[in-house]
Amino acid sequence: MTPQVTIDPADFANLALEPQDTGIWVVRLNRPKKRNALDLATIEELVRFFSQALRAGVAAVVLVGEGDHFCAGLDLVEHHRADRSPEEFWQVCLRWHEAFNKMEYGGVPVIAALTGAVVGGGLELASAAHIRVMDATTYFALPEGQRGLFTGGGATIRVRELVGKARMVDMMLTGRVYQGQEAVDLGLAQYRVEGSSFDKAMEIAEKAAANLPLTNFAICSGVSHMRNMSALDAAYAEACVAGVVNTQTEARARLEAFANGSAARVRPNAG
Ligand code: 1HE
Repeated sequence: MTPQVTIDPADFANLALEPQDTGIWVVRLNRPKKRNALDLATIEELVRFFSQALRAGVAAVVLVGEGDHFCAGLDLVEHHRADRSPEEFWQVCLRWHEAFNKMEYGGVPVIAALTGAVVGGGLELASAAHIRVMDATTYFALPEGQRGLFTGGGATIRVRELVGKARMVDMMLTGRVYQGQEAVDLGLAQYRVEGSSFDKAMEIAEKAAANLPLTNFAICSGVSHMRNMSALDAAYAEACVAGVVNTQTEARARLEAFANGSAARVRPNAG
């Protein structure tokens, strides 16, 4: 698909955007001195980038935080100083949802490379990515309870889906921290590496970017939409999406390669 819009990294300040030759874009939260806390300006930049990514031809995104911590969640200092009214914070939350929904439903694979704190709204952000990779420093928590707050960026939907209601309520009530293999076992991350989560996320993004864009679009929007439907409606929608994706002209060469025996076969992992 020919790109319909152009994204200029120079138009962004709180996000450092680094397009690669492969079509993968590195999106870097760039407020390390504030542990990449999400102020409203950052949320607006996320909305802008993820609203345009598909139409700009972005093949995949690696989302990473500059510095030691992925993201400290809501900018508590901005929130404190703004002394917002209920109506104002309601609107703030709707902008968070706009950003994170654009990520989850936007049709471009988003791989989060996690380090250090992935907490509060930072976990809400990470949970909107399609794949999360953690390293040895990564830890997850929902400190809202201790701060006198409640989640407002979709945790009741996405974090609950990852860890289940009981664990999420425990995390909020007690500030419980998950890290290491336990975090993977619970589903907070799909990959854990001893080395660089960024390198692993790039490797995953390259694999995803090698798929056909329409196929990735369906995977990175369809599965999310279908989980919101009744089973009957999801099956109908799945058939409809497969009707479009599985008959795309661009897939014919791949099917031909399978039919003539030249395509790679699916084999178990070595060892
Ligand atoms: C911040 C924030 C922030 C750091 N908002 N400024 N999230 C939280 O409750 C997590 C709050 N943050 C922390 O627990 C820690 O800062 C960290 C574990 C993330 C990092 O610790 P550390 O020791 O490396 O850094 P620090 O010394 O605590 O903070 C360094 C600076 O970052 C300092 O600013 P400075 O100007 O005094 O140097 C901190 O104020 C600043 N900073 N975190 C603003 N979150 C839509 S609703 C979502 C609801 C939530 O997300 S609630 C959970 C909020």
